[in-house]
Amino acid sequence: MSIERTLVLVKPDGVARNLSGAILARIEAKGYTLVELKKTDATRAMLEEHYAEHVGKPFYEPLVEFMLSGPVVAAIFEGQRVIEGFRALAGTTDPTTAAPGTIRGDLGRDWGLKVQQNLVHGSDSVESAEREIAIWFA
Ligand code: DAT
Ligand code: MG
Repeated sequence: MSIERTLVLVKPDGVARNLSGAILARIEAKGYTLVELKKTDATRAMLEEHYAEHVGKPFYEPLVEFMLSGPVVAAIFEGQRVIEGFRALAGTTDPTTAAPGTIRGDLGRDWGLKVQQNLVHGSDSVESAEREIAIWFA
């Protein structure tokens, strides 16, 4: 099994709630290796590329606005099956029903907004990871 890399974002809600360290600690505690880390402000152009698959969906514009609402923490983590492993650690998209024990399940909730604020992003495939790492760590 080859070593993979994944892009992790602590979204603006996670940074604003001072949870960046707690979230990164869970990923490190699982055993994945931190390769790159920075706090940064997304641009609309970056987000249009990053979320291209969601263009036209009802939550797309609220999602872009949310991701522009404050700084994010971007990280590259590395390890065997880290893409799958991080998504398991993050939990499912809807934080209300994400399993307890996951980042979204333990730290997230529904705030009644047009987009779910669920603390983290993780790449969903090797192809997505390569594409997203190029956007955030150009
Ligand atoms: P994930 O982040 O779990 O990969 P996704 O790529 O399908 O989920 O969607 C990107 C983000 O958009 C997601 O983290 C939260 C938001 N989102 C997705 N589906 C939504 C929905 N039906 N209603 C509100 N927000 C949604
Ligand atoms: Mg996704």
